[in-house]
This record gives sequence, structure tokens and C-alpha cells, in this order.
Amino acid sequence: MTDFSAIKKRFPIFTNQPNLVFLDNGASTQKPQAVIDAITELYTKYYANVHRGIYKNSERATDMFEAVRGKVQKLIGAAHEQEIIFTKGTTESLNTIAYTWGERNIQAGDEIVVSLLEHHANFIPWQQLCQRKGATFKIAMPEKDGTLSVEAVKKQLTPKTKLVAITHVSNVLGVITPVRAITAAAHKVGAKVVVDAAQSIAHLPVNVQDIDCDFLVFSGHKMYGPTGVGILYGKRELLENMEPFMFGGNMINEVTIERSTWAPVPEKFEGGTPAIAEVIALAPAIDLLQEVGFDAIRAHEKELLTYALQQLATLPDITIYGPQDADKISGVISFNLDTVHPHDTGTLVDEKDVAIRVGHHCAQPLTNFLGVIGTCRASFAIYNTKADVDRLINALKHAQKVFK
Ligand code: C6P
Repeated sequence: MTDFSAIKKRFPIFTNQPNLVFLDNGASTQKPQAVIDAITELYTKYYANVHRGIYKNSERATDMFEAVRGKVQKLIGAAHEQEIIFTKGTTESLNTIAYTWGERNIQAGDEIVVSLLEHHANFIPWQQLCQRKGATFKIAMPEKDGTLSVEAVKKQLTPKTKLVAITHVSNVLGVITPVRAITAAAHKVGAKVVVDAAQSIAHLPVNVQDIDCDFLVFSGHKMYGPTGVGILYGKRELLENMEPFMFGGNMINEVTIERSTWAPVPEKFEGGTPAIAEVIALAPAIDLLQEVGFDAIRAHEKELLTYALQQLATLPDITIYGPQDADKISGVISFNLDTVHPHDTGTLVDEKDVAIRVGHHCAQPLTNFLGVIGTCRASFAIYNTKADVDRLINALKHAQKVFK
């Protein structure tokens, strides 16, 4: 059995701040020593730019950098290493798809379907693309409890649907969506599918061939890796037929005064010097996830979610949003204390060294649907324990006392 309290010891922030209860992992996770060491080792022992030098340090840095592509390929079960493109994060990955595939393939009269659960990063690029092209932006609505059914998406699909963009896990409610069935339904009408895996990649097994999605995106910093690195997965044939978005070094085949031709994928989409240290330091983060394993991660998380839901329900005057069933959610619980503004709750629990996020969580259409200005969100990671939940509950009692 995995010893999750031993895993916590690998994250030096908890040695430096022993009293910290960190429950804002949906925003960004803490970093294990191995990730920090990988960055230091690169800069202190062999740093050089990648893909350019023919000297030893550049070749070593390039090998370390390219090895991560293979690790990501295995993590998400992609068929080819070339299907893995390094970006700065989920937001850049989604905007890249909108400006490359979207600009070429969306025309007036076409339809794009998203769900109301989407983070703004998987909402606005499609809304804006529709506005630029005269296409129709359609929304699949969740049930009252926030779950999203395949039927709700199917209702929006027509022969005009060209793209369906769906989150795998809601960053506000933790709702797990049926991405596999949604993809199958979208493909039946000939639409392509983008899956936003920002909130699922560190919590659930993600396999792009099993889902059969056309694109899948996520960020390194939400999976124990560094900021500044993200992934854009795309099926090879699609990527090969897409135009590049960022023009510059490393992404060309030949440049003359008259014309330019592009390097093959993935280089075609990786113009300029990449985030070398950040990509290299993503490797130990992936190793950690694979060492612990998604069965153990999910089992631990379900135990924590179930316990947290039970304990939160013991508080008076609390509203919990989303389905209160650990089988239906991942990583996240949103709630409000009925007599306390979410921002006051956030500030008062921080007085007890408990870090949560409050507000609309960059998903305003969803918080509007819930009828609130914002929520308090506790989001979990592999280093959280039941003791952290107890500290959260005590901190919330403190907030309720102040506002009595
Ligand atoms: N959600 C949260 O606190 P970036 O910022 O590009 O790494 O990720 C954007 C993003 C896209 N999709 C989903 C589902 C997300 O949750 C996020 C980031 C953080 O919920 C910061 S707003």
C-alpha cells in the first residue's frame, strides 16, 4: 500500500512550512524535490540551448528534452511521439488549436459545441473563433447537480458541428465528464474533439487512443511539474495538415526571400527557444505519477473526497455544489458558507494556514448557472491527508464564529 504521508516528505515546501495545509492544487500543485533538482542540475551542470548546438552540452540538453516527449507519449497513450507538442500551458495549447486548425477549418454557418462547465481557456477561444468566422457557438448544459450527460451534448450536435471542446474534469465542481462517449457521438456527425485534461491529468488515467479524441491539452504545473510547460496532443494526420502558428527559429525546413517551408511535426509548432528547464523537469513529475500509479492515486483521492464531503456536511449553514459522490468527481469540492462571503472565508481559513481558492475560478458561465458570485474550492493532491481535511473543517468553524 502506498504511504501517502511519505510522499508528502518529498515536497520541501511542507518541511519549510510544516503548518501549511495546501488545498489549492486545482490552481497549481507544489513541486517535489526531484523536480526542483532537475532544474538546478540542468542550469548548474549541462545547460545549453536545444536542437541547435553540435557540442556536448547542447546534445545532452537536447537528449534530456526529447526524452520527455516519449514520457508524455506513454503517459497519455499516444500512438506517436510526434503527436506531443510542447507549449507554455493549457491556455496556449487551446489557443494554438483555435488559431491553426480553427482558422483553416471553421467557416460561416459551422457550429462549435462546448459545455457550460468549461474553464474560460476552453470557452473564449471557441466563442471568439465563432465570432470571427460567423459560426454558431453552442452550449451543452449540465444537469442541476453539475453532471454532464452525453445526451446533453448530443442535443447540440448537428451535421454542421465541426468541433466539440469538452473538459475532462470541471475545475469548479470536479465533475468527471463522459469524454469517450462524447467523442464517439461527435465523430458520428463528423466533428473533431478537443479534450481539456488540465484537471484530470494528475488524478485519472488519461489515454488518448481510448478516448479517441483528436486533441488533448494540459499543463505541467498542475501535475507536480514546473510552470511554463504544457502539452498539446493532436492526432498526427491532423497536425501534419495544420499550418504553424508561431513563425521563427526551429520550425522551418527552408526559408528564402520568396517563401518558407515548415519542419515536420512536432517542430513545426515549436517555434523559438522552448522552455528547456521546464520541459526537462517535467520528467520527474511524470515519474512520480507513474511510480504511485493511477489506481492508488484515485483510491486515495476518493477516500479524501468522501471524508471531506462527510465532514463538510456536518457544518451548519453550508451549501456544497456538484454531485456529492466521490465516484462522479475528481480532485475538487466547491462550497459556500451561507453567512460568509467566499472571499472572507478564504481570508479567514488562511489565518489558520489553510490555502483554498475562492471566486469564479475562471468559469463565470458556470458560477452564473450555480447562481453565485463565486465559491470556496478545496482541491486535493497526492500529499493531502485526512488530517488536512480536519484542519479545513476547523478553519471553516473559525470563519463561521467570526461572522456569527
Ligand atoms: N485552472 C484553477 O484554479 P493554465 O492556466 O493555462 O495552466 O490552465 C488553464 C485551465 C484550463 N482548463 C482547466 C479545466 C483549468 O482548470 C485551467 C486552470 C486553474 O482552476 C487556474 S484558473
